[in-house]
Amino acid sequence: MDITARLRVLLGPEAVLSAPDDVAPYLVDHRRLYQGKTLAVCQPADVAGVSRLLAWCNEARIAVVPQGGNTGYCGGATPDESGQQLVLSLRRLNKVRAVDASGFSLTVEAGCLLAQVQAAAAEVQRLFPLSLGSEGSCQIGGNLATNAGGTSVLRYGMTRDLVLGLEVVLADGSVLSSLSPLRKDNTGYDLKGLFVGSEGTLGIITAACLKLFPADRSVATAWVAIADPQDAISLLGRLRAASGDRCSSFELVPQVALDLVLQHVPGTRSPDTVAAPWYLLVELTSPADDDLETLLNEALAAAIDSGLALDAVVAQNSTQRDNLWRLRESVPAAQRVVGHSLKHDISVPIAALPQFITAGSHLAHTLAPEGFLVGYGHVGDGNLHFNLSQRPGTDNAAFAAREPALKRAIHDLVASLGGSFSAEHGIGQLKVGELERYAPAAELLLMQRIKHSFDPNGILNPGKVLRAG
Ligand code: FAD
Ligand code: 2HG
Ligand code: ZN
Repeated sequence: MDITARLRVLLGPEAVLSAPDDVAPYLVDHRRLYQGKTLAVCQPADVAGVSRLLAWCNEARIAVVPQGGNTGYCGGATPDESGQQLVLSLRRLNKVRAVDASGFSLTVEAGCLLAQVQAAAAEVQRLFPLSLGSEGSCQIGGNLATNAGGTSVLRYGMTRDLVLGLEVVLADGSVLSSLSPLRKDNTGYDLKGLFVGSEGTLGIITAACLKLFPADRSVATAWVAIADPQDAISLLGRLRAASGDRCSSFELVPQVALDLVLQHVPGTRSPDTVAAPWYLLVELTSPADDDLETLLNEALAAAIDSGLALDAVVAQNSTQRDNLWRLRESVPAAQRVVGHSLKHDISVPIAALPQFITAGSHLAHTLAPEGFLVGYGHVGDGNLHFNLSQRPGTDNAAFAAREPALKRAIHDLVASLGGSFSAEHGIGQLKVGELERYAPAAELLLMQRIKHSFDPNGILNPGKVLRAG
């Protein structure tokens, strides 16, 4: 029996795709950096199916590449070019298993879309605070596997901070079921913590028990014009103190990014502030009936008086709020319309951000003259998407050829400032060499040992995070 026939017996005929047109969407990553091949795409309907598949693949030494919503930025969900790997799509594991409003937790399967998880929480007046521009298409399993960040990390932390328990299928097909909603459990090593951010290299996440919070009852959102990134940092400190730490989002958008959005994303309109080199999207939220709008207005008026901000507009209703968020969330889409971008998903200690922006901008202009900087992002977390887009009329190949030297210079700068070359997008296959270069040798060795003890036959997403073999 050939492999696809064997898989159909194992999982049911509907769970195995092998026709070229059917598998094609699973073989290219969101950024179109990688084009893989596959034996077949398997879509088991439940955890038992995932378990049978892994047990069989482990015996047969067939590599398995898990895939969620395929919105990842580092090629982690794309198989290699050998055509010998299987893609394991989690999309059919999409049930909300339990919602516990009084215990502030919910249990969902890995293939649930992030938006579906947020909606399940909202139905019982609870908040699941993870929020990304891709929330309509990424899956919670993918968020866990990449330890996604997003726009509310400042208040609620990364995905890792939102996990109570996990169900994971190990390389040999055994199921580690630790879906307990316990808030306190100090019994030995934190095994579930290892799977978060492991990008499918240690196990397949099939379900998760997640933390919920009281739903927001008050929200105030502002678009703030500022002259300088240093002002952003000072304003962040002031706002956190003045609001009793109710600042949930603090995003930086340069004028050039706003211009791209207004030019390329239909339905967007310029916010009502003076033009400035930089803008902030600031949001305060509270589960109580607080007058956040007055608080934000007063804090921003004081910031303008003291010269920290140039101008600001506070959203008066949910439509205005959505419009402001649209401007921020559309930056990746607008950059995509312009063409290929050279991306650097970096973080540095917040106080070092202005120094990074000055030195990094100089490197970008010198080392990639065909590009222009679109550096934006989660400045409240010290995380910038320090991206370059290509100038119109310049040569595609010349621009792309700048990538290695520019990347090295930017990542060396980040390292010299005590930062990270991958703040929230992970390693995948794109940054394996960077991890080897920047991770301390002792950490890299421990990672390799962990990988070997979880996956001795190397069938789980080989070549991702760590070099295969
Ligand atoms: P995939 O891309 O399918 O997979 C990602 C990795 O996880 C791969 O290595 C895959 O093998 C592994 N994997 C997937 N599911 C499982 C599973 N069940 N078990 C084990 N391994 C698994 N990221 C951020 O962090 N912050 C942002 O603000 C953000 N904004 C974005 C905005 C846009 C418009 C886009 C396109 C992407 C954005 N991303 C962001 C990147 C991306 O959405 C996240 O990395 C997301 O968490 C990936 O989820 P996914 O389901 O698409 O995973
Ligand atoms: C965001 O914050 C995402 O918008 C995407 O993380 C970043 O496209 C990017 O570089
Ligand atoms: Zn981001």
